[in-house]
Amino acid sequence: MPIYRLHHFPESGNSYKLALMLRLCGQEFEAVWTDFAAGVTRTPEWRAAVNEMGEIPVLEEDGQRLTQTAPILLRLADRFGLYGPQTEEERFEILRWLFWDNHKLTGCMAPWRYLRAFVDAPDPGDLRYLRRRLDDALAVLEARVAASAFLAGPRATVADISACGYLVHAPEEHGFDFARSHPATAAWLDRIRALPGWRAPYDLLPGPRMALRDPARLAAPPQEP
Ligand SMILES: N[C@@H](CCC(=O)N[C@@H](CS)C(=O)NCC(=O)O)C(=O)O
Repeated sequence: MPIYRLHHFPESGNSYKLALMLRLCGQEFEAVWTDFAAGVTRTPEWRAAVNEMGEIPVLEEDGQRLTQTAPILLRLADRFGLYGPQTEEERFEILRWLFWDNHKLTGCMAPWRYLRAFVDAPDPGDLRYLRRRLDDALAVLEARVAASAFLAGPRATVADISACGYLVHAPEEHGFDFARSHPATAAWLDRIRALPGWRAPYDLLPGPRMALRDPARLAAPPQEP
């Protein structure tokens, strides 16, 4: 059995993608908390020692440091024979949604949620820009999972594990009540939550948490700015 160490911080949906996949594959991992809020990943020392790209998560597999969740998810799927492609067509479809998620869905939801929930005075222009793009990405997702049980077809794959990474958090963080605004997405998230072994993000990612900012603002419907 490989030995895994996951460099993470609890709020990181990208870290959750890997933690969830390891969990669904029945793999234990040592969680290595990283002080992201203090800027550790921006230091030259951390980049030289852990990840030249300056990003969390980093997964160590038997001492080898791996980065970028999409290829790591595919590698784990291959290693454990779970949630990966079974045909060439399926492989293409999974890759298509993984790239889309990294670029459009996670690419907008991660900074949106971070600025909205964990930063004291985010720039309203930044929020406006991200929200517009996020709404578009969520509409694409909604249409897809209304027509298909999972992103790449009738069974769950790493594309779903990737795309759910920033959507399963509480509404206080991302600001959406999906059951009301995106019902097919809510039903798809429930199908993911029903996978054997599923756990919520903060159950898998231990360590000191960032404070949620300005609860009054966060309680308001997500129409800002
Ligand atoms: N495409 C990367 C994204 C990783 C990523 O953006 N991680 C965030 C934390 S969850 C980060 O380290 N951001 C630092 C930055 O953008 O400067 C992946 O899938 O691993």
